[in-house]
Amino acid sequence: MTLFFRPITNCLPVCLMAGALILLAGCGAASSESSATEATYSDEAYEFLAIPKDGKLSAASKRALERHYDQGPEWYCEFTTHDLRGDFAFEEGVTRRDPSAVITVGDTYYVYYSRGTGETKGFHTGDPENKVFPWDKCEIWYATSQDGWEWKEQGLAVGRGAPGSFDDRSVFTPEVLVHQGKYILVYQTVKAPYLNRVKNQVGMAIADAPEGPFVKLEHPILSPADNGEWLGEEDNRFLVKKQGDFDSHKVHDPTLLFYKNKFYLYYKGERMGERKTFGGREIRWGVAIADQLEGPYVKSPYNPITNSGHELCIWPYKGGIAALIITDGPERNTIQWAPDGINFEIKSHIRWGPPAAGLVRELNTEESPLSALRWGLTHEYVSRNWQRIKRFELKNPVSI
Ligand code: AAL
Repeated sequence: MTLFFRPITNCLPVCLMAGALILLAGCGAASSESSATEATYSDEAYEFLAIPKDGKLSAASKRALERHYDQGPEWYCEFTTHDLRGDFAFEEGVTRRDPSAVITVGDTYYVYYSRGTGETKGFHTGDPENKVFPWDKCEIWYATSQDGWEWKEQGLAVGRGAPGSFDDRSVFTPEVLVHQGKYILVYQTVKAPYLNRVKNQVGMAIADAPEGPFVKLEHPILSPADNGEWLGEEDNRFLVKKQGDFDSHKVHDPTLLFYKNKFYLYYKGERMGERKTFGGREIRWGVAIADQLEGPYVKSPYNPITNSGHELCIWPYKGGIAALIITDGPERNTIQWAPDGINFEIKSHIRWGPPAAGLVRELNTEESPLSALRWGLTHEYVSRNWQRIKRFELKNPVSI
């Protein structure tokens, strides 16, 4: 302050202006503070939340008011799961998992999924050929159905690449987009050897028909961020000098939507040196956007766009994107909606959601917030080795 009142004449106007600015800034801060503490909520909100209007506010009541827990149940739901018939009945010795969305062509449903055989042995067995995860050494296969219950496995859609290529070890966890008569698969890829510290990528293959042939793009369309640093040489994904971005280790569960005249590639990021947080595993989603189908896919500066979740499950709704966020993080088991596809807000807290849900893209997503979830496919661990595809349905839908 002394500085402002020093009797140096040529400094006076500047000092006065600066002082005025500080005062103004001070007033601004005070007024925004008071508006924050004086936030008002409607009588209906108090009534809905059973909070006495003139009583004391517990921490829980404050949260309920601030976070608008007086929202209705339009986004709340529960699910049931059901066994499937035909080739999707459980088969010991074969893993079928991570189903894509279900698309409808004529009167036939199509789904793409990871398919693998052979037992999972884990890492560090001494034989680099051993399968480390159920999704290791997989291929992408497809199946068809007339009624969504009885499925016929049709065969390979996308196989592993030639030795030395970025997808030579496993291709898995596909998602499908139908756009302008093209059938587009995006999927995870791993290059051998499959180590704990391996960084996966995302590949794309395009066909003119749902049965293929799918032609792969030569290069991956998405890779992990390159700004983490491992600590030491041990194959341990938790030892890092620096964690790097939310997706410095893995880019998983790619899901491609044509949105706002661009291609939005949503994905799950995993981070080098993953930590446990108060919400469990440190898992978040991001999005990369391209003007052209083949890319380049540019990661959004807003990434990460969720602070929770696992496999991607998203659908368009009212000009925005809705998301089923389950399994990991402080906001797991919520359904969220982003009016711009980027800024997600919690719309409901649910008990449980189907893992790796593949939505039925022909369903009318605009009918109600959850009509996109009327039914779809999910997967189930029958054992560590064998997973199968099942069907989920909305139970007692309150809003459709
Ligand atoms: C999943 C997905 C990805 C992971 C693995 C197979 O359900 O998040 O696909 O890599 O588990």
